[in-house]
Amino acid sequence: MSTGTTINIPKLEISAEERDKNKPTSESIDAAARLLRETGLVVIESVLPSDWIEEVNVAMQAVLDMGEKTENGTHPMLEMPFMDARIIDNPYAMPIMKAVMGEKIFAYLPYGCNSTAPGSEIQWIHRDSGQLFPELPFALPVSTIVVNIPLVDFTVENGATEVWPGSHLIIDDEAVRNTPYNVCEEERAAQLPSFQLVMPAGSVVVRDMRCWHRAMPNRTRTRRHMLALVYFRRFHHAPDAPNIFNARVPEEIWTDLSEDAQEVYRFQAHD
Ligand SMILES: O=C(O)CCC(=O)C(=O)O
Repeated sequence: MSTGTTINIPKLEISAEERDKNKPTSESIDAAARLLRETGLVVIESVLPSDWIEEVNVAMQAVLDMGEKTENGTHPMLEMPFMDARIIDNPYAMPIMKAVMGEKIFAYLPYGCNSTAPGSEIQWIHRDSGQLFPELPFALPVSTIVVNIPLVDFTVENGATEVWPGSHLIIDDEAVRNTPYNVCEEERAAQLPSFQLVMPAGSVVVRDMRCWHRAMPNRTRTRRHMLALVYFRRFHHAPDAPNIFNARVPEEIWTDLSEDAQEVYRFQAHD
């Protein structure tokens, strides 16, 4: 019987056939899109093979150990295993994101990794993206999404990310809007439901970047890595059209423009 308090992790349950084929049905995509719109995130558990995820975890550790050093000029995260289609073209995340942000989504490479070391502290509560029109008293549909892939099992002990479901729809006061990362006060967040994203390695999380979240303390002896790929809705299509923005403005004219004007015409070619 229900206790009347449910703070569930929003999960998309998929069939054995979908798992085998690595292809969600259109019903699953709709269900995931709905969870994402309503709660701000959706988790699809254990969709990537655990032995392969372990290899990616080892490779990730090697990259982090390397620090700023790169071998022969190529960024190591632009190589395998990081460029594997199961990560950068994930068959679950992609159709869900296209369902909510349209077919023309775009992203950049290399993507990132959220890593916490043993003994790490609790992070501040924040959003990675603010509202699209922060001055309006309501939230618009999602326009930036992060896809997270945990490379180890996420547990309470190793500091699974804490998330506030529904917080993507909260409108910040002006003072908060102007802080980097829209940091949220502890007292305010404490009055709202949250959960830690406890999930197996190789799960896929599709999260609206406006959701309040934070990394929790890692009390184990092992680093906790999570891949983070950011995707954007494409709003304006003009730069795709031939002949727009390509006419070159002579450099002497360009340099005479005010900084404000250069900002407005920043996509225009000039030489
Ligand atoms: O590492 C984590 O658990 C979350 C970190 C994160 O998402 C962030 O810093 O924006």
